Amino acid sequence: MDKLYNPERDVFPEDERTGLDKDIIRRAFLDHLFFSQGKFPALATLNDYYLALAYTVRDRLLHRWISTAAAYTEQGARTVCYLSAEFLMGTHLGNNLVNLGILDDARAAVEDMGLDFKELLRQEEEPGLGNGGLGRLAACFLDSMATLQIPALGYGIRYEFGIFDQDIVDGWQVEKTDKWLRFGNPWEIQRPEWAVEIGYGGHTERYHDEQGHLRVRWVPDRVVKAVPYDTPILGYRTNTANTLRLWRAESPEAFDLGVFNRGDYYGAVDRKISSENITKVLYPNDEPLQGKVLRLEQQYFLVSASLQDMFRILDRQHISVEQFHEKFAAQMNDTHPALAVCELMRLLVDERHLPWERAWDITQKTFAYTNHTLLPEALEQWPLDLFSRTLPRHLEIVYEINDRFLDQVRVRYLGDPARVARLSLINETGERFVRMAHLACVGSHAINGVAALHTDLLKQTVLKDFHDLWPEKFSNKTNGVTPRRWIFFSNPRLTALITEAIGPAWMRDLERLADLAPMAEDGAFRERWRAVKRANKTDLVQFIGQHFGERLDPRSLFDVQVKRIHEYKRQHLNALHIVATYLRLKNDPTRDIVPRTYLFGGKAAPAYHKAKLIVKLINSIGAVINQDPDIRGRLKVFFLPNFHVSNGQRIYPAADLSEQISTAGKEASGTGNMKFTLNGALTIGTLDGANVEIRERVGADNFFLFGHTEAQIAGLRQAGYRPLDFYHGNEEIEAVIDLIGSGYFSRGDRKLFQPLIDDLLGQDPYFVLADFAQYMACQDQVDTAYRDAERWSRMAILNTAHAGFFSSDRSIREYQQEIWRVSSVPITLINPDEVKVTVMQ
Ligand code: 26V
Repeated sequence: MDKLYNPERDVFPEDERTGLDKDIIRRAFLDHLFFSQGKFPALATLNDYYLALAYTVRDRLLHRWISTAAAYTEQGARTVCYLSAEFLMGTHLGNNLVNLGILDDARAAVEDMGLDFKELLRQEEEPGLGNGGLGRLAACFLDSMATLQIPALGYGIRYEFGIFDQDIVDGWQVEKTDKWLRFGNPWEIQRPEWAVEIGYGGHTERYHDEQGHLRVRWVPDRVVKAVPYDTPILGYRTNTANTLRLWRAESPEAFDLGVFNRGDYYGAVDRKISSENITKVLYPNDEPLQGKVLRLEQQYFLVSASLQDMFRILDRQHISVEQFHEKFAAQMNDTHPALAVCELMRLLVDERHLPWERAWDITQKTFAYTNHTLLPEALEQWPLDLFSRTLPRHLEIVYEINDRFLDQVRVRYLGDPARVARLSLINETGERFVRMAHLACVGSHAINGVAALHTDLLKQTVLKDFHDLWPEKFSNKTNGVTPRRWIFFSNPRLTALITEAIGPAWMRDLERLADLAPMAEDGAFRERWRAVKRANKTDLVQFIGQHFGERLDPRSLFDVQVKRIHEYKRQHLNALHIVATYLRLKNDPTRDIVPRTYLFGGKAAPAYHKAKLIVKLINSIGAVINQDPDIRGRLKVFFLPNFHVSNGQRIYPAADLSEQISTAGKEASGTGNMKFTLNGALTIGTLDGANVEIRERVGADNFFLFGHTEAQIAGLRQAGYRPLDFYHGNEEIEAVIDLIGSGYFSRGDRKLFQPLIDDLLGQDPYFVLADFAQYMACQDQVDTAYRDAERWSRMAILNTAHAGFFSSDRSIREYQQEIWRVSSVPITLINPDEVKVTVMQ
């Protein structure tokens, strides 16, 4: 067959193997069903068809992937290594079809054969290898790096069990294990030939090498094998396919050999299982870790495997270790991979025999660190004894780094021992700990926060001493989200409407959404805008009806709070508003209110009892209100179980109101807030995280602002905040809290919610009562605005129009230019017919 090369898209559309033409896709699909899965249609399940389509798409990805790998290798391209303990990818099939530009053709090919395309997509298990925002950000960043044609590798952990599945039983959260690999994973390729060994424990020895130099050797007492599994990450309408490389722990072969010598077969099997435990399960990242040794082992596993892999790439491309930092820019996603700083030092000094100073220079030039939280209790520290037992050589390296660092500090701040103690990598205020954020700061040339306010507060609070020392290292990189998944794929109706109105340019440059702003004044356009939202709401209502048997009214205002359950995010403030509104209706049953559906979704860390009690509270309020005949369907509360990426894709497009109500100064950025805004929901929110920037861009008139500012909160705290004053000062809040305390929502059980009430009336650490009155008043303004459909649509259109800034493409461009200094590399597709076969030595 003649190859019709299409330079416009740089593809071979008619290529019989990986072409994008509909008929070719159909043939490839059947070929896979027959020859990859060995299934005949009469025996094929929906999952078989899903797999056939997945393999068909994967072939097209692999064509781009080998073309990309060839170009990077040939050019020795500078590469970003994004080190992250979490990648919350969501399902791959639909996203890959969007990025290949064949969503419609693939749908048509499948439907021509009489199959239900949506149902095939639903077969895919979501890899839940992350907790929430931090892991999802890493996934959006991979999409943007590939789209911007930036050579990049994502390095992470292939957890066998991702984030737990959440069931709601009698209103309580119940956790179930997430067996995402149950039916196999067509998107990954195992690369056993690139496995590396990871050491743990043991001791260190000093020796003299042939040249008489004093050297250190680490003799671990345990070795685990790390095996990489690669997933191609395709850019939007580009030929760039980067790699997500996830490591899985296995026992090394040496274990199996030892069995014969020692005759200890069952002991060997035990040890094998124990090695494999390292990548067994994802831990919550929002729960204090009480010295969990397995978590430290996981972190080291990720870091050591990834750095060894980077050395393998360096060696293969014949680049000197002295150029490590020229070849690689490594970004640490929070402190989970901060051990990379001492591991790179160990590899350079102990294994590659570089002098300390040279190695330190390379290390600092290689790493950059992103901080994702201001909560002081969230800053990771490892108890010294646990650290030294697990990583004895690394502790020596931490000490050496610290000694040299503190020498500098002492010279700089003569006679300020308090500052020296504050900056130290070792916390010696009580039990001794290694401070991971300090290790990350010292080992990096760049440190960033994830929203403007967050970065400012970082500089003033948790990292103040580092900012005093090295102000030039600090910068802000406001988060973003990928429009491919969060608009094009999840909201096709809105995508079509926008494209019809302003043309397709916005799809490659999201700031062009601004062209939509004048349309806010066009009545006919507003009507179509509302029709899109209505249709999206109806889809969600259908989905919830089908899966949970709950009937929601698409005409009501959809008021949505979906995110991890946490006291600082204040889902309970939202709950108080529900109860207050309920009381207003009970006291005045004919009162004219805007019918609302309160939608919640989110998981609580399994050991976070208060968060789990908040879940129970919401469900209990719902159970009463949803049944109350006085309410007559005007209020409805629904907690969607098991919130994850896929049902997020259904929720954001259907939301009217986005709840972003964290205590000011607590939410580093938020990214759900951006997904809502881009999908035309209005925000009710505090001046926290990226809300501040969202409001600046969409305009104060188009944003429902309430609550104390961070400075005001600090003021309240200083003055000795007394929540009881707010309780007694506001009849409505008193009635609300008393009703909850009376057992009204807990079948007369007055004790059930008492811990929450005690908290609110005692310390109220998240200033719920202080913000309650303003929140109520602001919700009234929401009602007023919603009653005026034209006004609401105008506001919604302007929200979308001015949210282009929150594309992760913009975030990544900033990282690229200001931190990584890496060039984009356009990729030309290899023509498989022109490849010469060679064997790698
Ligand atoms: C950690 C901990 C640990 C102990 C106690 C409570 C607690 C609470 C929160 C955390 C945060 C862990 C890091 C994290 O997930 N940060 C999130 O990162 C997102 C992406 O930058 C950002 O949008 C969220 O605002 C931020 O919470």
